[in-house]
Amino acid sequence: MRPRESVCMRPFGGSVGGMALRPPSAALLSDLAAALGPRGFSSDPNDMKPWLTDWRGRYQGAAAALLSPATAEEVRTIVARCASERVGLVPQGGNTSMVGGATPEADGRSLLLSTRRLNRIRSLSQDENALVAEAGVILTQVHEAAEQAGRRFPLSLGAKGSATVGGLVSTNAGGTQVLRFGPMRSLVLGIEAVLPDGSLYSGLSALRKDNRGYDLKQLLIGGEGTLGIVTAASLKLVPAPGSRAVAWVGIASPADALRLLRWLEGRLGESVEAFELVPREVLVSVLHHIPGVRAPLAELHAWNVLIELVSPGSGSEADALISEALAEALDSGLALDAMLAASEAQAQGLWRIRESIAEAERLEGPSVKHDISVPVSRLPEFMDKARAAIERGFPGTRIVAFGHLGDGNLHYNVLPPEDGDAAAWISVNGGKMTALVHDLVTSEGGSISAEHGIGQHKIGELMRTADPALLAAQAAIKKALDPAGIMNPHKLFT
Ligand code: FAD
Ligand code: 2HG
Ligand code: ZN
Repeated sequence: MRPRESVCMRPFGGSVGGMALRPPSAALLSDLAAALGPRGFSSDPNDMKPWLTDWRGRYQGAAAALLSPATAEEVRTIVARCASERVGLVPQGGNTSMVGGATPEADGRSLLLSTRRLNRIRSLSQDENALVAEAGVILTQVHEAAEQAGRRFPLSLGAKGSATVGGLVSTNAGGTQVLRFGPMRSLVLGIEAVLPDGSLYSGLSALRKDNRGYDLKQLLIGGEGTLGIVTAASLKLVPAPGSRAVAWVGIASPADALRLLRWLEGRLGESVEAFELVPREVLVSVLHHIPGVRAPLAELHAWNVLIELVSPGSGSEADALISEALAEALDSGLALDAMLAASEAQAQGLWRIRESIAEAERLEGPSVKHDISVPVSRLPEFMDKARAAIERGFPGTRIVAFGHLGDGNLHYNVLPPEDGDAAAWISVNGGKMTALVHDLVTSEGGSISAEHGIGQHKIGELMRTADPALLAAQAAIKKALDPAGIMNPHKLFT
């Protein structure tokens, strides 16, 4: 097998053919300031400060200027000038990346390109069941626009109040409804993007079938801003639900959770849209850190699942379907206790618990985060093996494993021992622990990045664990489309 070092990755992070990326010249900065106007250009450190750190506070970057174009044409102007002058560009949407993907390098040589002013919903067609949104539109705005038209955009996640269409596309975001509707790859019908040479790819038409060769759209989805800047996307809509039911169910183990999921699907089919695993320690952490949250059940069960069921039938049809199914699960002992939300407010309360987990964990302090997937059938066994290995190798740590069980995707995070300096502990042990978790994931045929991407956080682990043929093909694509390496330097590639 070819040694991974030999995969040609390094030339792209800041140099091609030995020529490094350059810092922006004074002439480039003043031309961009003139082209973008005062709302579109700032080099004031106070304006830039909030956007130079990632959501978790792990990376501190710097940038020569913050560019906020308001049209795709302005994005073209920026990219064309940066390509000709070999200046790096870091696209940023809501800055909620979990892997430092939108944080520029600390050397301050790149320009930060925020999509915040690309914020229009250009069109919504009920006949096409599609909506065209610019890159800076926030996910909740997409939800609201779809709802007003009697439709639904079926992707949601805890950062929905900040994450943008461009960021969601570029990370191939997943979230809590992938079980039924898939990640962004399944929901993006078309893309408009500025490619690294400054050309505009106008691929917005909402075609369900299109076999004209390689699919550029799918390369940009999950491309983490390394192949171009997405300026707008056509998003697939689905019918608004007739009714929905949300339940919190106590269970004995992850294996029982999987049994319950398959049993519910057998009875209720695709109407099971969300099936999220929440262990006791995670619930306790949310109750502790997030104001106004209440425990759904009288007992704090070792394991819990949040289930959402959607039915085309209106009124209380979804409630009726799930209560009948859960009653049987309780009778058979598969479920230990269950609470069905009796109102929209209660349903939102249950979702608030789930969507606040990342925030509660952030308030707990630094952790070693892993966003992993394994084949769903192997998830319970993986969890047993990983727990045993971590308890053996890293005594005193606390495992915080939660998430998208139905997709085989867990956030397998580990908190350092409580007594001592957490950051110091992680700097000594974090890498070893990550290698242990990722090796186990890889041996189970899984992925070290299920939904958050690689960014700058996981480059080393990607190179260590990925198939060399895949790495070589990815590097060749990057080199072909971005020979100067200007797009999001040092992300995905070193
Ligand atoms: P940013 O963080 O700004 O950028 C993310 C990446 O996309 C960067 O590499 C950036 O350079 C690139 N990018 C941004 N905009 C563009 C553009 N227009 N063109 C090209 N590249 C671009 N993720 C999930 O998948 N599932 C979850 O359940 C989930 N839950 C989360 C919960 C919380 C509380 C938080 C903080 C994050 C969560 N995330 C989740 C991660 C994150 O929200 C997603 O990755 C999201 O897609 C990022 O969107 P953003 O607009 O914030 O992108
Ligand atoms: C979630 O599912 C997000 O809540 C965040 O993907 C995961 O904080 C995490 O590790
Ligand atoms: Zn997640």
